[in-house]
Amino acid sequence: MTKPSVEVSMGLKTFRAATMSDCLTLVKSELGGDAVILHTRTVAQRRWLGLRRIEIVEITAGSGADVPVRRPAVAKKPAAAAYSAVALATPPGKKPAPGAELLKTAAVSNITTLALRNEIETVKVLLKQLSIDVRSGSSPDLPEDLFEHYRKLIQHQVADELAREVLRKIRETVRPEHMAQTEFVREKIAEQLEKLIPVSGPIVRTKAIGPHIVALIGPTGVGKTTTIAKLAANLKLRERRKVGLITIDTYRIAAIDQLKKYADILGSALKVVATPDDIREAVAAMADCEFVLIDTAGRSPNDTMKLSELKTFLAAAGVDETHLVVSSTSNQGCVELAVERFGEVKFDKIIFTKLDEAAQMGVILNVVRNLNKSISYVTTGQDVPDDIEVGRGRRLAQLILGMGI
Ligand SMILES: Nc1nc2c(ncn2[C@@H]2O[C@H](COP(=O)(O)OP(=O)(O)OP(=O)(O)O)[C@@H](O)[C@H]2O)c(=O)[nH]1
Ligand SMILES: [Mg+2]
Repeated sequence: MTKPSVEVSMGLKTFRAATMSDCLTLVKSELGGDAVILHTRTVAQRRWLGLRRIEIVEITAGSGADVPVRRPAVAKKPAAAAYSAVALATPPGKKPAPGAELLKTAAVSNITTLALRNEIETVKVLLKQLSIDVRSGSSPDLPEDLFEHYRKLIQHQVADELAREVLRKIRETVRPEHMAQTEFVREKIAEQLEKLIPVSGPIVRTKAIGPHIVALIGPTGVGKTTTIAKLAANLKLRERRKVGLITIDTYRIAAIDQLKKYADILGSALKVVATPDDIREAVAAMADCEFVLIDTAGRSPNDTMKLSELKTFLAAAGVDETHLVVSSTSNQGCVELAVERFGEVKFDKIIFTKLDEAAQMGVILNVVRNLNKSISYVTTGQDVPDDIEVGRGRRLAQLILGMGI
């Protein structure tokens, strides 16, 4: 348990306790009802030889009369907000302290809301911690140096058995005297993870005659059209290839416009098709292209475009390879559902988008491990054509280990 404590500095007091309400009680008992809270935050503390982290609540406050009025800070993110200058409720019949009334008018002045929000944040953090603890509950038999790496992997949502498997390999291959060298061990872990990530390399045209036809399929909004634009732009501008574009995205004018804009910039032909016959004709008309990229809709407004229909379109086009596009910001269940649903259409490779926004990259590893398909590309932002990379195992492994984007 965290013992409540008080620290005094420059006329202000910093209170620490296990919960927000304990901390507030402490503030009230020390400074009375006119106390002005300048800052609250949760602080991580290490326990049990550094193996466990616990969160405690910290409040910096002063007595209402002494505290200079500060304008409430504009919170960047509610979760990380520092709630500034919030006056504690003045007991009835007592004159409010100078500044306290003013501060109470601000939207942040409701101490109950503040306390609740902080409690919720604290609970969230504790729950997250708890889930990590539970997942590592049947605690792996790991030396302390490796346990931190294990926790990192679990934190990044790497499946427990995968994390254990990787660290087992590390124990076998890294000499005990090197085990404490965090950077070195992390590189070794990246090496192991890399082996678990199958990658396909970029799209390559193997035939001498006719276009290499590539289709992108996947759930709505994952970035299919943007990725097509990036691929087309790179093939065209960097590799000087002749590229044709086809879209089966017929229901939304905006969606066609989106691709048309890129086709115009690139000077590529764009065909919008509505039937399997159309797509056959469109491909035939692009016989002089080296690559034809086919964009598809995530779903139609009425959901009339069944996956089996999509399959018929792609068969009519004679696609050489189909890539399933999924967002790395989705949780594992969503990605697995997409893999299952689009499995009906049959796809050869997988593209993970939005790595720049992903919180837990371990999902990428878990999915490809179960899928037996390789990663062709990953995308790392909204910018066409730059934010796309050919999938590389080591790079993905480093991202999974939280080593920057
Ligand atoms: N942050 C980030 N955003 C991306 C990335 N790729 C695409 N987006 C954004 O995701 C949004 C949806 O992208 P689209 O390309 O329209 O997605 P889609 O899969 O074609 O969507 P539907 O056609 O509606 O199924 C857009 O705002 C894109 O700019 C990426 O790698 N990172
Ligand atoms: Mg689209």
